[in-house]
Formats: sequence, C-alpha cells, structure tokens
Amino acid sequence: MQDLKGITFDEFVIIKQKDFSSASGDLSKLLRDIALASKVINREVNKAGLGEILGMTGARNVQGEEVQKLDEYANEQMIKYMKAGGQCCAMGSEEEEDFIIVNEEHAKDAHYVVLFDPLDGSSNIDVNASIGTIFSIYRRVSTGTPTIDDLLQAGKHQVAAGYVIYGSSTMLVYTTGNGVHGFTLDPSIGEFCLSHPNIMTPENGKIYSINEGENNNWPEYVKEYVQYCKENVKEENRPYSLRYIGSMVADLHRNLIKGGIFIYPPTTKAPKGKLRLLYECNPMAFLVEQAGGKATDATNRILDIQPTELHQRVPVFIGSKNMVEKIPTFMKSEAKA
Ligand code: AHM
Ligand code: MG
Repeated sequence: MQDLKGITFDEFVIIKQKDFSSASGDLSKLLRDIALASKVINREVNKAGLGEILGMTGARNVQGEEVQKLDEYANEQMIKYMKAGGQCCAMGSEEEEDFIIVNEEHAKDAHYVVLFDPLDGSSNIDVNASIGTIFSIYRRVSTGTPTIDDLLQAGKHQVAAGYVIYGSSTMLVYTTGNGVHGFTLDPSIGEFCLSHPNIMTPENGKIYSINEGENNNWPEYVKEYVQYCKENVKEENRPYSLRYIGSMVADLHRNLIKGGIFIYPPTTKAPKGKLRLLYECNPMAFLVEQAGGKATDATNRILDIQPTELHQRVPVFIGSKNMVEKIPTFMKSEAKA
C-alpha cells in the first residue's frame, strides 16, 4: 500500500472506494457519517466529569434542559447522524428495543443497515477508563420497506465494521474486508488521521482477558483453559498476563495490537454469555479476522452464526489465532471427564 500515513479518514475512504470501480460512494459517505457522530460523542465523553456535576444539581443544565446520561446521548447522536446522512434505511441499537426504520425522504434509496452499540463499557464512564462506540454495516436484503431480515444477517455478510475508542487518545479502527486500519483523532484539526495502517494481530499473545470474579460460574473447559494460562511453562511464554478493563473495546483494542485472547464465556447466570452478537461480537469478529485473528463461541465461528433475534447474546472467545484455536482442546477434555 502506498504510504498514506497521516491522511484523514475521509480522504482514506474515498481513496479506498476508488479500488472498487462499481462503488457508488454511498458506503464511504456512511462511514464518514459514523466518524462524524463519533466526534460529537467524543466531545461529550471528554467532559463527562463536568456533565456529572451539572447532573447532580437536579438533572437540568443551565439552559433548563434535562441532563442526559452519556450512553443515551451517544445513542441519540448515532441515530441522528444516520438519519441525516441518507445512506442508512434501517438501524438497530443496543439501547433500543426494536429496530428503527429511516423514513426520511432523502434516504428512500438507501442500501445499508447499521447496527451499533453507541457507548460500550459505559459503566467505566465514572472512573475515566476507556469506552467505545461499535458499529456494523450490512447491505439490505429486502426491497420496499426494510424488514427485520435486513438486520438479522450472519456476520460474514458485513460490508464494514469498526469501533471508536475514547481512550488516552481517540481512535477509529475499521475494516471493509480489506485489512484493518486505525486513525487517531487529531483534536487540533478535528480529524481522524491514519496512524495504524494494516493492523495485524500477533498469532500468539501473552494476555488473557476475562472477568475472573465469575470463575465459580464458568463451565469446566473455561476453568481449565484459564488454569493453563497461569501455568509456568517458560518455553511457551506462560504464565500469560491477565488484563481486564471491563470495556470490550478497550480490552480488544489492546489485545489486537499486542496479541491476546478476550473471553466472555457462558456462565451459570448467563448461559449465553453477556455480549450481543449483532452489536458487539460480529463487528469485533470481522475486525479481528481481518487482522489475522479468530473469533468463536468455543465451537462455531462467530461470523457464521445466523442470528434469530436483535439482542441475541453469544459466548465469545476472540483474539490471537493460536490462542483461540486452543479452546476446543479443553472442551474435548471436558467431554472425556
Ligand atoms: P454494556 O454494553 O452494557 O456496556 O456491557 C458490555 C460490557 C463490555 O464492554 C465488557 O466486556 C463487559 O460488559 C464487561 O462485563 P462484566 O462486568 O460482566 O465483566
Ligand atoms: Mg455494549
């Protein structure tokens, strides 16, 4: 790839769109709308502490408007920019019970549906830990009024996916199935600039990320795998290090760059895990696979799962290829026991 480091996200998606002679530019426009919405969310995330002070005075700000929780605010911004952009005919949000049909006149020929978690890891807002926005884009399959089938597509049909991490710097990481590229927000010009072209995740990592407090509620194979991560086997770089923020975007972003496995397993309390297939697992699985990693529910590839409901949950084992491939070997030992 020619050296494009430093160019803006908007310029980059236009250059990439030219690689596809049939491209109309609609997807590029949609991606730019998502980037714009995330900049607006970023602005509020960055002053979250100040917002909380206002909120404590009676949940009304100085203009007399109700002070909104940041996750609600992020949800509203995503919906607003998707509607305004005109490229999205329907959307699903982790914050909305039902999917939303975009009835705007200028969106009547829109080809795309967008699914998003507007602010993932929002329990971390209060403590200034990293949080993120996750998005997933499909081409609609229906004609006429969009239907639920447009949103219930297997992850392998995604045409683009990505996340924005609001961390020590704000980054947008995305894929359209042609590699994974990361852009860092330059606040001085208000643009995401290419900082991490062609991200590839190491095949082996040294990090495992899981909520260890739930250990007693895990199936045996997860307990055994985590025990394996802790064993002293110098030649295999074990023990691995445990790193867990409790914010999927932040945990996965770190593991994507450094190598590692992120696990949200089935538990006795949540037999299907906690994370949502459509808003969290599919987009992350698309990104991680594009970066050379893997994502499964322990047996099935995440991207092959046919969703049956909008808010479906799924266990997830995602990250460095060799680490994820190790999981089924522990399941076999469980079956033997
Ligand atoms: P949210 O979408 O309500 O923020 O919940 C999802 C988050 C993920 O970011 C994170 O990986 C997980 O919940 C942490 O859950 P737990 O506290 O059970 O470990
Ligand atoms: Mg979430």
